[in-house]
Amino acid sequence: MANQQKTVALIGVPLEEGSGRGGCAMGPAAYRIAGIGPAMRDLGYTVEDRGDLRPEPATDLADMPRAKNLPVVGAFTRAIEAATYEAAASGAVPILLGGDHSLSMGSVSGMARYASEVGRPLYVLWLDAHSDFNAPETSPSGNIHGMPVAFFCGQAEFAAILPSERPFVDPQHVYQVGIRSVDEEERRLIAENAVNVFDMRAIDEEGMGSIVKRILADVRQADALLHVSLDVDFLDPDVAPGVGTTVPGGATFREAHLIMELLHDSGLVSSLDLVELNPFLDDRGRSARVMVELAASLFGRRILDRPTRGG
Ligand code: 6HN
Ligand code: MN
Ligand code: MN
Ligand code: MN
Repeated sequence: MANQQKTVALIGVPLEEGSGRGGCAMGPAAYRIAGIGPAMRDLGYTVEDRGDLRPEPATDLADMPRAKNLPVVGAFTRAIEAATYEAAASGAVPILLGGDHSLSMGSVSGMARYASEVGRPLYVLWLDAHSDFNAPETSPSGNIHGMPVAFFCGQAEFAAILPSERPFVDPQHVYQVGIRSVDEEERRLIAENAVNVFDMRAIDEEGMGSIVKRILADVRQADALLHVSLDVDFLDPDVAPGVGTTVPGGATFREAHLIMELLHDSGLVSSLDLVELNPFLDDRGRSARVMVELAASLFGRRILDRPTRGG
């Protein structure tokens, strides 16, 4: 990534209707205040800030009781899919500034379209406490942010948000790391679909570095594009409290940085989601700043170049 493509496209997604609570819509503003643009510019990238997407709710999508706010989330999905595809096709690396995790229905679908056009598979690295593989029928909450992986793998039945003949991601090309909260039915779905899940036990036993190197070897072997989706709750709540779905026992600051540095060294990353930041729940901007630091590491900032951290 960093070596071949020198432009990043920031795409703001003020979407919170997939999460069942307010706050994530303030995420894009918080990332800009925390300095995502200057951080990328300091690393030598041309930064195109494409502003925030603000689609009108889709009038052709009926409400579904088991998938809340579908007209809003569906309209965003379409706008995000198009914006992500166009950014990638223009030669930029899209960075989605979320926004709740339902935004990945659009970003990953847009990257899947781009990947199929250039004749390469798309692999997904899902850094999250949750598998987000519910279907409307299995979801305990009805919140669409728990369903995006099932959606872009073609496993969740939604009214026609995107064309059903679009390219899907093979669930066996999805690698989930940091997992520690999976719903009963969801457990069955990820097993049936053979999603690659590395839970916290795997990380504790094998080590983050070893796991990520194995994943990257698979991606390289397949000559694939790699989309990275980083949910704030991947991190331990002590590191990043600004999220509505905290789960104890998450990734440490060091583990998270190690992943980002390995991803940068690999040169394989084509696109990035930063999702689930809820500035309303944050502690004086701490989580927003950590997410920007992690993004900077993914784009090449080295540990010794890190700015001194204040409280
Ligand atoms: N996220 N599995 C729960 C649900 O409601 O489906 C939680 C989903 C959390 C989603 O954190 O992006
Ligand atoms: Mn998530
Ligand atoms: Mn999560
Ligand atoms: Mn395969």
